Amino acid sequence: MIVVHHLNNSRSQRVLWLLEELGIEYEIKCYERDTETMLAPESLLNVHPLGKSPVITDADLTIAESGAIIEYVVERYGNGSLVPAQGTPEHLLYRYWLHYAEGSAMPPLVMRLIFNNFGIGDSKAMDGFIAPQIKLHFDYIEGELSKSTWFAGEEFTAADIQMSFPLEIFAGVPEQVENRPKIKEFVDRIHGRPAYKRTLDRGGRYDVSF
Ligand SMILES: N[C@@H](CCC(=O)N[C@@H](CS)C(=O)NCC(=O)O)C(=O)O
Repeated sequence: MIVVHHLNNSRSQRVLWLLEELGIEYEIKCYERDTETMLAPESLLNVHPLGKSPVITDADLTIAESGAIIEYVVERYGNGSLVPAQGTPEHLLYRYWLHYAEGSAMPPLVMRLIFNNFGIGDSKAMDGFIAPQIKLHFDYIEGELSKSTWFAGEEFTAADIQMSFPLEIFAGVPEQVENRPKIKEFVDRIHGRPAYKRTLDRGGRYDVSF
């Protein structure tokens, strides 16, 4: 059975949600962030050398990195669910957003988090690079979400689950979505999904509005 090594308020929420959407049985092993540093506890290093979450174990396999976990789960257990058919334009979009979430959307958000946490929010880097990059990416996402209901077309896919984390962080600052209704609608829509609600019941409190 899949064991999800789940860190509070983290990307592992997406993995729990994916498993709930697919109706797959799983176990959760919970880890708590250090309240000062926000780092994961050292015990996660026993699961994977980077000590980050998400990481799953499935029999003798250990798999880290959200995108790789999502691909593994849908391929191994999904029976075709949550993935557009191969060779379709939707599948290309699916793959694009699956990579874009961590490869492009998250870096400026993480940079802002680090700059703010270290009290260097007014720096040249923040005003000259980080803030404009966040605007660029989220204006782009807003535009893409005006073209279709979900990221890869009219059907909900695992790419929407992967994109949820950057969008939830972004929408956690209400002023940022005042003029970006599509992002707000997306976040409201995913929060209304029964599987998402079950994830909160099982995974515990989830707050990524930083
Ligand atoms: N790109 C990786 C990022 C993994 C990551 O940085 N996870 C964060 C939680 S959202 C973490 O474990 N932070 C605690 C730490 O670095 O100690 C993924 O998507 O899995």
